[in-house]
Amino acid sequence: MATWIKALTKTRQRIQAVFQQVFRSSHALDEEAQEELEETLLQADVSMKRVLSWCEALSAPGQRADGSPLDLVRQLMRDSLGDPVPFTWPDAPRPYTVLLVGVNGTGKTTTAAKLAWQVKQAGRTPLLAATDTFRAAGADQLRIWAERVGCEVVAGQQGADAAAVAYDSLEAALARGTDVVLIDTAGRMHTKQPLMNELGKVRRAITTKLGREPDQTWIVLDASMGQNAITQARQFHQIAPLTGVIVSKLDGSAKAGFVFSVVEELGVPIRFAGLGEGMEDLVPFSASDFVAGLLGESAPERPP
Ligand SMILES: Nc1nc2c(ncn2[C@@H]2O[C@H](COP(=O)(O)OP(=O)(O)O)[C@@H](O)[C@H]2O)c(=O)[nH]1
Ligand SMILES: [Mg+2]
Repeated sequence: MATWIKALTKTRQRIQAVFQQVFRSSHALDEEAQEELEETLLQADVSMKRVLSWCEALSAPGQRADGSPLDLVRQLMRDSLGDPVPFTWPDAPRPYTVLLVGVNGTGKTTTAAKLAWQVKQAGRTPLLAATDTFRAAGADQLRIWAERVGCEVVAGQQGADAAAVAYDSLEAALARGTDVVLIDTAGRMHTKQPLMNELGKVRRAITTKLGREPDQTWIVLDASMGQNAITQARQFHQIAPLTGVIVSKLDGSAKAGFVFSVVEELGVPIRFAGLGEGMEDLVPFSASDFVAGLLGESAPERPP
């Protein structure tokens, strides 16, 4: 199974050498060290705003009185990520409905399947809804996953109305007493208005059928996009108000520093992280594991 430390290798490699050098001593950072630190963090796609605020904190006299600069960086990094309560699948309302959105290829379909597997692990029944009706392969891909996971799937024909498929999936879930419906959507460019409008239609179909909005709308952000992912998410936020973020492909990304911008820029928690392609490689997002992975430390002990 994938681990944080392994998944974050590429981003860590960008920062580790400089971090080791800069933080070797427990003394204050001189100007040169600070510049080097700034540059390195920017290369890992930490936002300018964050980098400047961290460096300011590091250079403030008195700030380091009770710890080393590295301790302070670790703390600043964790604080930037917020401390979300781990997500658990609620019993009600039923079917608990999760809409997955994002641009093409970010990992929505794979993530829908991974979530279905998690729902099963939690002892509940998932149903996958394939509303990616643009490509014939869209539904097939989810059917294959559903078989692997061992769950039901509702899919439309190629060219079918995505909103109608979403509606049908909820009808099926209501009839069968399904606990959680995971609605996979077609990838769409955040700049293409007709496709974004279609997403609005899918949302309205859900609201019509359930009498409430989707319980969660999670955007899947590809970690290799770095800061661009934040721009995408802002556009989606306007059409389908987001309630959470899933960061996919953290393994393989050298730009994982953008993750520090998610909570501040979007105001929603990061729920899960994709650390690999397998069904088990989606894990609840953990600020301390993420930071430990970036700094090359083993994950801190957690209470059982
Ligand atoms: N390494 C890695 N690959 C992933 C992850 N999530 C998705 N993928 C891969 O990304 C590709 C696109 O995924 P897909 O789910 O089809 O994206 P979609 O277009 O958003 O539905 C596939 O090859 C997936 O196996 C992840 O967390 N890690
Ligand atoms: Mg897909």
